Order: sequence, then structure tokens, then C-alpha cells
Amino acid sequence: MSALDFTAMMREEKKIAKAKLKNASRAGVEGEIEGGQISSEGAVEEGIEKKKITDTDTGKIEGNETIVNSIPPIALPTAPPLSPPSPAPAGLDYYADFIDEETEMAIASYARSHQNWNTLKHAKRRVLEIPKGDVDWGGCDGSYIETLCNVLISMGVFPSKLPPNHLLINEYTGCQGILPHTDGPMYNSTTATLSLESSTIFYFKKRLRSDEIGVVNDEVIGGKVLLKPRSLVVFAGDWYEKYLHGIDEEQEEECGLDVLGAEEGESVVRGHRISLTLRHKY
Ligand SMILES: O=C(O)CCC(=O)C(=O)O
Repeated sequence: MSALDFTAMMREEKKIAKAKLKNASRAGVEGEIEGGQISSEGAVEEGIEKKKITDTDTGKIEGNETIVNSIPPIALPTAPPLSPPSPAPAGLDYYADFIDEETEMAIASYARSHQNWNTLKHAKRRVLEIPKGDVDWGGCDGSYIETLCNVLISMGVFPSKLPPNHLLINEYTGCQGILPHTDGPMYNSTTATLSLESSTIFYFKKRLRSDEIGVVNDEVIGGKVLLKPRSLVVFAGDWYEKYLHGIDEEQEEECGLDVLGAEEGESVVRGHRISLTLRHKY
């Protein structure tokens, strides 16, 4: 479905959800919204579990309008993603400004609030694994993750039968990167990564068959994407199965024309970066 169709669908759902909210506030009782929620920005997220509108959720009442402050403002993108041109395979999509700054800060503080981070000995970066079920994504600030998952399903990134159920958070400081790797068959072959706070260049390299090792140049890069703060990158299909992905250990890099999402010559200076990777684990 195109971004345009989503916009119309969202507008319609927003109207319905707003009407329900108005009725609830007119009746002067605690209301419930089913199948749609209104964010402080007016966006509607579909399929989110029933949420009680309580005094703490309901910020203020202006005229007849009830403004809900606590629902995370993550909306469907209105512009199509950037993708590498043919003959590159389909399945690599980049959405700049996927979330706003307020949401970025809230999700970063949700990540930082966890105690059980692991520092990797070989790479020094910190990682945090949050499988759904171990932690209630819907509770407290975790509702951002639940909302994000619902938006990704609405976009068609994840089928509703194989929804994101595994969250991996990486924290990078200085020039830290991640070695080229594949996420493997433990997950369905779709990965969605939200970047926070700092930019980095993400690359894809062809995976070599065992008979190609030492014969074929394994340095050949199949694609590069500039992951800016608040962006979302999604890769699936061949990009998941036939390529490795990684981030070089560099403090500063310059983008060429081959970097998706970048201006030619754009300079990328690494700062503190948090990434949230969502997948469906079998
Ligand atoms: O931090 C990123 O953007 C990539 C993370 C990643 O590739 C992974 O955790 O497998």
C-alpha cells in the first residue's frame, strides 16, 4: 500500500478515534479507545491494545477537545523511503526523520533506564536484549516500542503473523562499530533499525560461499546507508540473506555518491549513538 493510502486511512481513523474520545470526555467518565489512539500530535496508531484514558493521561481540555499527552507520537511515514537504484535488489529502505526529537529523547531514556546492559569484551560497545515477554513493552515508556512495532506492521515491514518480538539495543561511543555479520536463521529475514542521537555509515558486503573465499574479493561493498539520528532502515530478502552488514570503526568519514541518504562529501563525525533493532525471532 502506498504512503498516500496510509495517509487517507490514518485521517479516517483519526476522525473515528477523536469522536470516541470526545464522547468519552462529554460523558464525564473514564473512556476507552479501541483500535486507534490519538497522539499529542494528532497521529493515530492502529491496533494498539485498549488503553484507559485516565486523569494522568489526559493533559488538558481545550473547548471540546481533549488532548492526550502520554501517547507516543509515532506516525506512518508520509514520504516513500529511499532505496538503492536497480540493479541492486529490492528490500533495502531508508526513512529519514522517521520519529521526531521528543520521541527520540523518550526512547533513548527508555533504553538508558535498563540495568542489564552487557559490555562486549571484543568490541566494547554495550548491548541490551529485550525479547517480548521478558519485558512488558506496553508498560510505561515501553509503550513507544509497542507503538513502533504496530507502525512497522501497518507499513507492511513485518507481517502481522510474524510481528517484531525481539528488540536488540546497541550503544556505540567514539569510533565503535560492528563487524560484518548476518543476523542468521534464528530470525525471520527482516530487520528494522531505528537510530538515535548520532550518525553512522552502515554497509553491506556480499556473503561469500565457501568456494568463493580467497577467490572473490570480499572487500566489495554492496551498498552503504547514512543512518542519521531519528532514521529507520529496513532490510529484508537478499539484503538479509546474501549480504553481511556492519559499521566500520571510524571516528570520522566522508560520504561519497554511493551512500544512500547522504549528500556527496557530507562529513560524518561519530558521537554517542543508540540503535534499536527489531526482528521476529522464531
Ligand atoms: O547499530 C546498528 O545500526 C546495527 C546493529 C546490528 O547490525 C545488529 O545488532 O545486528
